[in-house]
Amino acid sequence: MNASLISPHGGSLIDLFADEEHAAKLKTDSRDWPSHDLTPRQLCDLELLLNGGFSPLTGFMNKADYDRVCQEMRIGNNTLWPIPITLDISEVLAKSLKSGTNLVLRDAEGVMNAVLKVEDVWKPDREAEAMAIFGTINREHPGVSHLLEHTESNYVGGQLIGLQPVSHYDYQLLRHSPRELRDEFTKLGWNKVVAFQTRNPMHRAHQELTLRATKEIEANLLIHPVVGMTKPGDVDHYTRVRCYQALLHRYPRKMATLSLLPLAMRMAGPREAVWHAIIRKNYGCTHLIVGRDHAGPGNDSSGKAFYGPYDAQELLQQHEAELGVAMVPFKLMVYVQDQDTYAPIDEIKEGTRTLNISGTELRNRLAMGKEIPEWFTFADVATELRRSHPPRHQQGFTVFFTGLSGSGKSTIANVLLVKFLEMGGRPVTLLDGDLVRKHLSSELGFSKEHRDINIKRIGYVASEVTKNGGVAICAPIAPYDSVRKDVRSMIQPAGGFLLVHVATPIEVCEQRDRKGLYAKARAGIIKEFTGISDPYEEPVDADIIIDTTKLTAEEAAQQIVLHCEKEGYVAGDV
Ligand code: PPS
Repeated sequence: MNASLISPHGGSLIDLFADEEHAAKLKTDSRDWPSHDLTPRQLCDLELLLNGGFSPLTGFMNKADYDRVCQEMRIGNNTLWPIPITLDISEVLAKSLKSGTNLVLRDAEGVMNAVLKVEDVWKPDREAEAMAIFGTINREHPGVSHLLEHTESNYVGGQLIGLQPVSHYDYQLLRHSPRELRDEFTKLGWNKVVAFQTRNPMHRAHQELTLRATKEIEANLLIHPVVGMTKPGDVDHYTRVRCYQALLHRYPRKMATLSLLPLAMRMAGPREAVWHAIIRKNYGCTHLIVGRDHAGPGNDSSGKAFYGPYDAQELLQQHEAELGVAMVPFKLMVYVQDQDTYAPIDEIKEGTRTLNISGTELRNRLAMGKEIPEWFTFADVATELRRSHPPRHQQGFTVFFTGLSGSGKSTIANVLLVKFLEMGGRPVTLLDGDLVRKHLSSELGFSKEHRDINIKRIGYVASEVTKNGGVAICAPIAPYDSVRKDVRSMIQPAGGFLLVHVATPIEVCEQRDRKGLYAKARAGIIKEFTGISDPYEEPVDADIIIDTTKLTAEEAAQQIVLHCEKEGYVAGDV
């Protein structure tokens, strides 16, 4: 190891991979061993355990280390460690394991990545863990939500032996193990390196901040974005990496480099900041930039912040000397309009005119195709953001009807189909209730379970159409609120979603009875008929409500088109 580089956390860089011969033997022996398919998040943790990013850890934590981390932020030999690195498994698997069992860990394709020598299996108190790590059990916190709602109830701990590195096919040249990055720093003669952690695209404020920090301490800069798992709703890492690449040439030559970190963030604010410093130390960095609300999830629904804006800086400062990684604290950077420059907010005189664009405002500007000023982000970064976030009139969207049989959904949907086809510019797909039942869901009946499966299928197809820039018009009864909500959240990340409640009263639907189904339902010939012998949950989250006793199908379709125009999904003359 190069003596002039910072030494890893705990003294030596961990490498858990078996040599070829040992790995081959383990693979042969493993035929009858139990096996666990890792979740994307567990794979992130495994990758950093195996390659030493989590040095000095040598496996998923056993109960003793887990308890100490929760209570004291320390592991076995008193080494500082703030975040539990645990492996959660199903009850069935947990029951089959005992101390000494070899558990094979696989990725989603079934590749054997590692073997875990089981030390202990236990049921953690997850609420106590949430309080200790996140300081709250409020499920609006994404880390808490993951822990309490998406984590299995048993943990298994033990030493790991690596068989194959976790594979990635994206940006391979930008991915480095701690050893590889350390070797690179040695080659370049960089022994003072400041790391910049980020899960967002970098704008001018970030570039100015990192440049200032790097110059101030006369170091080199590692832009070290997280590309494992970040906060739900963040900009995807493909877009972000293109933005970082577009920004690199804005630094003086040979000052900065970019490497991607496959970390699964917990959004644990202060504790996470300490963890980030440890990880960067393992990657050979001597300094870490910590700004406002580092690794915090923002506010809860009442507008209260989960952490104070500088709590993370405070906690890291308490451990800075012990860690040997220096924190470079930064206040919020704001744009000083009169001087066309950026400065930390605490260096600005009262009355100075400053500008800022929030994340929400940026998303709105992208959605509406509005200007993104050059003072806020460099033009080539803005171009990358626009490529991935085209204005709404270039995105796909779904119009999802819900309403009783005979309410007029299909008729309006057909008029709408024609209107969108007349406008042109996007492919349009109609997923009408009856048609779907014929082509996609012919084996399904009308129980709640079957109806939910049917709606999820429609939602899946609509989300694919939307993702690919098309318009999906769906017209099922969709009587249940929760599955309608599932569909909304499935489609919204891909584009627009509009819920149209065709709220024609049941008396009118029954009177029309165009298919003669109500008569059959009344006679008991058709069972589980919506509105007669089966429930219909009225939506409270509809974007448009239409009653066809008051409107023609033409008028109803026009109302929907106008709404799409207002929301920006339809541009120009209609
Ligand atoms: S659901 O609940 O959303 O899965 O229903 P959907 O796929 O839209 O299917 C509704 C069409 O099936 C006919 N049909 C019934 N509807 C409701 N309840 C029962 N038991 C039933 N049996 C058959 C009916 O023609 C519906 O079409 P629309 O266009 O709504 O009249």
